[in-house]
Amino acid sequence: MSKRPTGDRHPDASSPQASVTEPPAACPPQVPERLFRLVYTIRAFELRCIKLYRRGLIRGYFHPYLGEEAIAAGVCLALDDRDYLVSTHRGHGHCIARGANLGRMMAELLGKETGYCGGRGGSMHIADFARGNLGANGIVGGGIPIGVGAALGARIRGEDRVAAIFHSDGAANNGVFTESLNLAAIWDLSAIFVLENNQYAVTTPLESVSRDPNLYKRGLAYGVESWQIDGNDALEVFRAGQRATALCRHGRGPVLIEAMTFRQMGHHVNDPGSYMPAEKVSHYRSRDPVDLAAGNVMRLAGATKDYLDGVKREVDAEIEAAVAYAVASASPSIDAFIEATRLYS
Ligand SMILES: Cc1ncc(C[n+]2csc(CCOP(=O)(O)OP(=O)(O)O)c2C)c(N)n1
Ligand SMILES: [Mg+2]
Repeated sequence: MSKRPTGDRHPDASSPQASVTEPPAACPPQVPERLFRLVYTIRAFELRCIKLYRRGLIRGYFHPYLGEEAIAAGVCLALDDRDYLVSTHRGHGHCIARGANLGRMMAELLGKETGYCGGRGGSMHIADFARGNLGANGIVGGGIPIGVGAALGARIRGEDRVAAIFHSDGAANNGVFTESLNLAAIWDLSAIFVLENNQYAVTTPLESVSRDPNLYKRGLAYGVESWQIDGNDALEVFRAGQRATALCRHGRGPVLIEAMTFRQMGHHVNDPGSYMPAEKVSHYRSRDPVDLAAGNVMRLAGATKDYLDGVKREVDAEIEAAVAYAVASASPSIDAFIEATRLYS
């Protein structure tokens, strides 16, 4: 089979190349249903967290994934249980889509002992090794070599495991991105580079730091199968994820997926994002991932609005249970803190 990479672009883009999305293949109704539930869970979880943040119950940095939920949902649904994932500083959606326990996530965000890191890590350090989630990362691009290492480890051990490496447009301008991509390419690793292109790095628009903002082309330059897709449509992301995992499992990895998206808030929860052009914000709001996922489940699974409202009620109840668990959990003890500081003295 030829290894020559293709360069599919999102159909909104001006390129004549075909979209990565296969022609409407048979799609079992469970797929859009599960995608809707995941996308809505990520959305509702973060909106609830933001309320807790405003009340002072969550402290420190919190980078919302609002508007980008479809990427995590689509990619993670295409993975198997045995696969790996590495996340970013904007990682709540990745953890949730990978099946993290909402109570333990919420407890971590509230700094409680029952959290994923015993309340010591917070938003940017949630990891869940039991589900192959090797962790969020406060260092932009820091997860990329960890993901490549996981894929290399799987190769050395003879295990059929794919590593989904979530990273950002800002990370793509960091040297570690190209070094890691090149290593993954020369070793044909089963790695899926999921480039979440939300078109900003903090307040810096991508166009001002990348002469060619079509970042998927960087993968082509390294001989890597690379596509640009609509990151707001969970179904399109899922299909790209399926195709990418299939290629990896046939020894044709790595794959780079550039998922086009946009933040619905500023860089972090206290950034009003007033520098983002209003027309772009409203364009992407009109392509809201939750609405698109709802549309898919109605169109492909014949779901009604009542059904969707029922799913939302179930998810909302799960999130309230997670909040109650986190609030009732104990904070780390002063003794544990003193013990930890002793390790470094
Ligand atoms: C190596 C490194 N440099 C700088 C920072 C500070 N910083 C935090 S987020 C960020 C930019 C993030 O933009 P992007 O990588 O596009 O991710 P996004 O926030 O858009 O998801 C920067 C520069 C950092 N955390 N790590
Ligand atoms: Mg960005």
